[in-house]
Amino acid sequence: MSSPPPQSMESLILQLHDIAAVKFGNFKLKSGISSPIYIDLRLIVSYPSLLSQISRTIAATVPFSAHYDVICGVPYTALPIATCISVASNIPMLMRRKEVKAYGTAKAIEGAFQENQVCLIVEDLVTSGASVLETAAPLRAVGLKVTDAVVMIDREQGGRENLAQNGITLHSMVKLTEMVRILKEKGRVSEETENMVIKFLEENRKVSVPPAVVADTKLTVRVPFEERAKLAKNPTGRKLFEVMKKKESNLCLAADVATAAELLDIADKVGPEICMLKTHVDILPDFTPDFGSKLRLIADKHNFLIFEDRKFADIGNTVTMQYESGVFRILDWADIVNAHIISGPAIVDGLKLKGLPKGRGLLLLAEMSSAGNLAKGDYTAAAVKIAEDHPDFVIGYISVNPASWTGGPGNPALIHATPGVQLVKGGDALGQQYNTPHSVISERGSDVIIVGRGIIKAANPAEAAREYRLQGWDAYLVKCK
Ligand code: 5BU
Repeated sequence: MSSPPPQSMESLILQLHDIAAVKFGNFKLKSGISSPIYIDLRLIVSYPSLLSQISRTIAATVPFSAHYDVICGVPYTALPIATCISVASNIPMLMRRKEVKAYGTAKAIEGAFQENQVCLIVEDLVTSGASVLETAAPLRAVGLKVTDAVVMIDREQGGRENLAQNGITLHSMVKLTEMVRILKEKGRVSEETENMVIKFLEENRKVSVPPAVVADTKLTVRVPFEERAKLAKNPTGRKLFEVMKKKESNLCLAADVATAAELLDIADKVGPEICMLKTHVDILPDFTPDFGSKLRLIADKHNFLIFEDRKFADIGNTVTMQYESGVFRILDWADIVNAHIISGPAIVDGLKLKGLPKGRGLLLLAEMSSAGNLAKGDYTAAAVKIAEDHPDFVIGYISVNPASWTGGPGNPALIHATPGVQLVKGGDALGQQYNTPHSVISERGSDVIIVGRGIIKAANPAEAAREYRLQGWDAYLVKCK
C-alpha cells in the first residue's frame, strides 16, 4: 500500500483516550465477564481529523510488498475507516451486507469485483477474530481471495491465532498492552490499572470463535496446499503438499491387492493420478527384500509418496524395531507410516528416533472409518495434542470428520487423510463405512481421500482413479475459495 506519513502512535492513542473511546473502570462485557477496560471506536466518526489520521496509520501498517485489488470493512464500525483508506489509497472498496446470510440469495457483497481478486479486510478491533471470519466467508464465497486483515487494535485474546488457522494474517496498528503502556507512560492511567488490564488479558487469553461462526466459515476457508507446504515442518509433509499441488491430486490409492507383483503393476498404471500410495505390506505372499526399491522406482517415476499403513501400536522401544527391522524393513522404503496413540506419546518418540534422521513422516490415527470404533472425543483430542507436540515428525492425521473437531481441522501445517471413500455412500459387510469424495473433502474438512476397492475392483482402475482424483480435486477447489 502507499505510505502516508505515519502519525505518532502516541498522539493517536492519547486522542482516543481524550474522546473516551478508551475507558477504564469496571465494565460488564456482552459475554458476561467484567473487564477493566472498554473500547468503543464507533465514536471516531464524530472526529473527522482523528478518523483520517487513524485510517492513514492503519493503511501504513500493511506491508509495502502486499498488493490488494479491493478492500472491505467489517460492518459497521470499520466501514468509515475502510472508506478513508480506499479514498486515500485509490483502492476500490466493497461492502458486506450484514443482514444477508453468507449463502442467501440476496447479494451479500456490494460493489464491483472479479473472481480471484485479492481483498484486504479492515477491522477496528479484534478479540477472537469471529467478525473478520464472518466477513471473509461471503467474500470467499463470491470468489475473492482473502489472505490478510488489518486492524486498529488487537486485544491479544486469540484473534491472531484463530485467523491464522483460517488462512488470514492479521496486521495490527497497536496491541492492547502496548496501548495501555503508552497511556501509563503519559500519566493517563496508574500502574495499578495497567496491571489490572494485563491480568485481565492473561486470564482471558484465548477467546474462541463461536461454533456457529466456525460452522459458517471453516469449510470454505482452508489454506491452499502451496501455502501449507511452506508451513510444514517435516520434509515429507512438505513434499506431500507440493506433490498434491503439482499433480492436482488429493487421491491416495489403498493398494490392497493379492500379490506384490499385482501391486507394482497397479502402482504403475494408477501412478499418474495419485499423490500417495498406501500399502499393507504384510498381506503380500510374494514379498521379497527388493519390493521397496521396486516400488520406489515407480513412485519416483510418477511422483507419489509411499505410505505403509502399519498402524504401529506398541511401546516406544518395540516400535523402533518393528519399524526398522524384520522381514519388511519398512523404514527403508516407506516415506510415511502411521501409529495408534493407545500406548501413549512415547510411540512417537520411538518412531521418530528412526524416522526423523531419514526425513520420514508419521500420521497419527485420530479417528477411524469402521463402525463402532473407539477413536473419538478425548481420544481424538489426545492425538491432536501429541501431533502438535511433534511438528518435526508428525505430518498429520488419519481422520474421518475433522470439521466436527473443536476448532475444526486445525493447524494448516498438518494433513488430514481419510479412508472409507467411494463414489456412493454405503459400507461393506465387515464394518467399513463409505463417504463420497465431496463429503470427505468439502463437508468433513479432510485433505486426502484414501480409496481402495473403489479403484482396485473397478474394471479399469486407471480410469476409476482419474474419476476419484477429479472429484477429490474439485471438492478441494470449492473449499479454497
Ligand atoms: P477400501 O477398500 O477403500 O475400504 O480400503 C480402505 C483402506 O483404508 C484399507 O486399506 C484399510 O485398511 C484402510 N483403513 C480404513 O479403511 N479405515 C481406517 O480407519 C484406517 C485405515 Br486407519
